[in-house]
Amino acid sequence: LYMSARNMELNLNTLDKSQVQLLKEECIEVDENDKVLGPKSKLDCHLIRNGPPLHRAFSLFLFNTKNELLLQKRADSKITFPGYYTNTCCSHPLFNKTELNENLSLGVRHAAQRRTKAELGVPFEQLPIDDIAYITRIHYKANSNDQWGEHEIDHVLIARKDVDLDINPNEVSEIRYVSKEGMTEFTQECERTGVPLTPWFKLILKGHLFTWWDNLHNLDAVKGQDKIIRC
Ligand code: DMA
Ligand code: MN
Repeated sequence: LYMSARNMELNLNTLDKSQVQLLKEECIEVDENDKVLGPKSKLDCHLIRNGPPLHRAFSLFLFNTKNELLLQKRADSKITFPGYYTNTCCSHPLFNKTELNENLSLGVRHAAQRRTKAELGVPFEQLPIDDIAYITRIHYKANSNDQWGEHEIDHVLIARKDVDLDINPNEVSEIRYVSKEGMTEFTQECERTGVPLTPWFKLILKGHLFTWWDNLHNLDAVKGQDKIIRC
């Protein structure tokens, strides 16, 4: 991996090799209104000393047909927020024609399908694009440690499907289905055992998740149109 002189003091050798490879991915830098500015590497997008630059992301919330939400614990090999519990799948749409497509949010929906396969082993045919609904966008910023952080316009997506899982241990160390009624007990258990929740998941949990949960059969009622929620 080529590193500019400015990045030399970053010691990538101590990090997980597969995760370091993924730092070459081309993310999508955006402005405050989610307008595309251009490609930017995953590495550059997540360095606190760069800003971090605002980029486009997605957060998928996948429910089964019993209306339980699939949660994942991020693997210890993740560079940002290792060992944190979070929603089903998060990542970034890449700077290519398919994933840049803003028509009907097709780009982020394709990215969600790609990463749900990569992280959790969900076969493409079990999570078709048409079953992934766009809900809203959230602008937030959060540090993971003193070097790495997030600064994203996060496109929130919801799907309700029963799927087969084959988890990738480089991405995910544990999974759990949690019911709406079980969520409070789950967060209390995390607190008791010292397992942190990701900042974006905490924001969504506090502000929106239960309303969405009550409207899984009527998601049009909770769609946020064009507004970007600022956190
Ligand atoms: C980035 O997620 C997206 C959000 C909403 C934080 P991530 O760090 O899990 O991305 P990736 O799986 O591509 O490393
Ligand atoms: Mn990011």
